[in-house]
Amino acid sequence: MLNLIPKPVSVTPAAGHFTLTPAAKIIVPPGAEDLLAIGRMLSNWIEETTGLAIPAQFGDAAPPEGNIHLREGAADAALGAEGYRLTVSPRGVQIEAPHKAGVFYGAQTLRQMLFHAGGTRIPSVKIHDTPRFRWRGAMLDVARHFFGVAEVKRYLDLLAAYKMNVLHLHLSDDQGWRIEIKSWPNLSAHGGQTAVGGDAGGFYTQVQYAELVAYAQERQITIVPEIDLPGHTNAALASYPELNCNGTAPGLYTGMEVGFSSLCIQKEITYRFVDEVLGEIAALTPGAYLHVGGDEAKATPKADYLRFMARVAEIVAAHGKTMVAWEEAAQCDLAPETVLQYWADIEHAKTAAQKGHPMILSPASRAYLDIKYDAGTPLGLTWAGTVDTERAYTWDPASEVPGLPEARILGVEAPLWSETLRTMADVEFMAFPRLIGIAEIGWSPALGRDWDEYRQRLAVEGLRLQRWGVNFYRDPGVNWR
Ligand code: TNX
Repeated sequence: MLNLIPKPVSVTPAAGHFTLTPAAKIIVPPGAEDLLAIGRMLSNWIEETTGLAIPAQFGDAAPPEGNIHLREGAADAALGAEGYRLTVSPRGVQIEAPHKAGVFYGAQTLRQMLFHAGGTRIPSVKIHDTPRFRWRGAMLDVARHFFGVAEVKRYLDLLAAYKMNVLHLHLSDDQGWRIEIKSWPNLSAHGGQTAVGGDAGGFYTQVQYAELVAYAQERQITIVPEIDLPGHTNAALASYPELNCNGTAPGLYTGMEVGFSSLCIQKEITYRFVDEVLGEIAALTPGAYLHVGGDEAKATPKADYLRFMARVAEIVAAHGKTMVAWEEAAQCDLAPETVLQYWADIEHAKTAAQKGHPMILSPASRAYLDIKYDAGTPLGLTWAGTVDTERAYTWDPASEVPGLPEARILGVEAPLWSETLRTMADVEFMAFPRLIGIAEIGWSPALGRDWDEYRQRLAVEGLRLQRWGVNFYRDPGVNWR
């Protein structure tokens, strides 16, 4: 009825309606700066949706009628770090949560309700809501093609609208190095110039990167930076001859092959490089996680790979961060708290589960946004088959990896690799609407999730994508309005 995605844990309709008037205010407790910032975002969303300019301001807890109240620390602690309670009655709207992230999500829910109500009148309701998983992520490959600050901000806004809380940025690969490293300046100056197909490269200065981190934080999103090691490193090898075993830098690479490059495992300078790069990135990262790749190291002998990853793990720990790596790293002897990300090889995933690692689930045949919807999709790849909107929605994290208990599933992530994607319009076409389904899998209870019901909500949600100008794929499995 309210057409909410992700679907809340509990929605209880009540009598009557609330009508927003031009006199309404968004009120937060005196001194609650963080809530005021959320209130200002909500104010912008309301103006976008209804045309009414409703100011956010500090004010009294005793509610005068007709206002929207945001409160932190008020609601049932069982709602957890991200849950909220939203109460709409004829007298006003209350969003309460134990923590500010919950207030933000409650505000997103109200924004979505107002949009689908098509005006200023919304039905009375009580919503209790809290996410199933702590990691509700998307990954953007800015290495194969580069996407600038404004484009990443747009992606962050879209993720936040669906209550996703992680953006994993794939910052380096064979085709490009995308973040300024002050102690190794050629990485971006030289290695950042290229992209797949000879397209323009680019990189984030540290100031720009910090701006993205802050923008994400305001939207309750953690940016998880990835420096892919020891393979996927041609851009770095091309920038510094001393990183190569033979001392000679290869040329820059603009093709689409994987698995041909490797850092030189025997050289000590390799570890100084890793330490200094990860040190600078750790300093830019308020979040707990550093992703070090570890995938498709086909040009690194296995024994070298194991030795290398063990040293990388020490370096990440020395910088005070928790290591994340792709599933291949399950072969290594790593601290049990190391997070492993499943993408294709179920044997590696089972090993990771046996070893007790927390896991992020990104099965390519369900969650990869760069895989074509069907054979006719003009963009994307087909190595994992095809994944239409239904297929991306109709799976459950708890039944993906034998031997992995739900308690050790950190959550889900939808990677978007950009070999074939040159513009933000391309990114949006592949991400939407599939990403919205992944967001619901990450947030909503498994019980009651059903494609036939979901696709009705998605059809209506398409109106909001349209309003935002998102270049989404009109999947024929959905009856778009
Ligand atoms: C596999 S997924 C890769 C990437 C490619 C992707 C294309 C993973 C860890 N590695 O290097 O871009 O397939 O779908």
